[in-house]
Amino acid sequence: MPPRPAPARSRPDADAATRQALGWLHTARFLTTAAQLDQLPALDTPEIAFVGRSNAGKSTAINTLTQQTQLAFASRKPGRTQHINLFALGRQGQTDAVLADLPGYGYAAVPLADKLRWQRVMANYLVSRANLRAVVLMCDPRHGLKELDEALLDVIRPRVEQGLKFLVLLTKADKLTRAEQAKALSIARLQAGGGEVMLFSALKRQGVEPAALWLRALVDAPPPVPSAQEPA
Ligand SMILES: Nc1nc2c(ncn2[C@@H]2O[C@H](COP(=O)(O)OP(=O)(O)OP(=O)(O)O)[C@@H](O)[C@H]2O)c(=O)[nH]1
Ligand SMILES: [Mg+2]
Repeated sequence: MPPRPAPARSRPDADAATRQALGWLHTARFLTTAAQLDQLPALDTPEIAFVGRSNAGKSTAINTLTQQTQLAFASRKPGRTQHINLFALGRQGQTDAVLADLPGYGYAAVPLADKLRWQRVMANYLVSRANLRAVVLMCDPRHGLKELDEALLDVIRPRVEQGLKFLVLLTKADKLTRAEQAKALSIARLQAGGGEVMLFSALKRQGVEPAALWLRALVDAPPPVPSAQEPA
């Protein structure tokens, strides 16, 4: 059984912005699921993709951030998420952002042809999804950023230069000592080349508030202006 996310608490020291960000994330509801890119609806609301190796903790992080137990399917068995699942965020039935839970990559037991197919789909998604505003790369710091994670950062780099945001979440931080956490954070900061890096634990609810604020800030910020746009 995956660890149950701790219940949402309104802590007295959580400031108004944090409470607002957490309340907003809690509005998450299932929007749609797609086995391939051409099944994804074209949207104009900002989309935030959760990506990373299989078993890194993407689905669990989505459940924890949205304070819902079973919005995204989390499982001890790697390779559980096999579709792109979209979740809508926004109050009163409005959608002002979308979270995308993507299947993990790098799971050894998956046949090579399927692995390659998925890597292609994901690279296409990251390059071509027009409303993609941010990428949250989930990484288990006990393994660090691997070749496929680095390849993914290479794929998104041109879009990062045009305003795509990215956050590296070091998951399962509860499995590390404080000293190991500090070390993992500084290594990942070097590897992430300027992207934001945070420690995160679904089990201990560590890093939930800063991650929630980071996500909300994206949606509040004006959208990046494409560099190719002609001046008005
Ligand atoms: N200790 C601990 N375990 C965690 C944490 N987050 C996730 N896990 C466990 O890690 C395993 C994988 O979690 P998932 O959220 O399903 O991982 P995923 O990245 O969505 O995996 P795929 O969908 O297969 O790509 C599950 O057994 C979770 O319970 C955490 O913060 N701490
Ligand atoms: Mg998953």
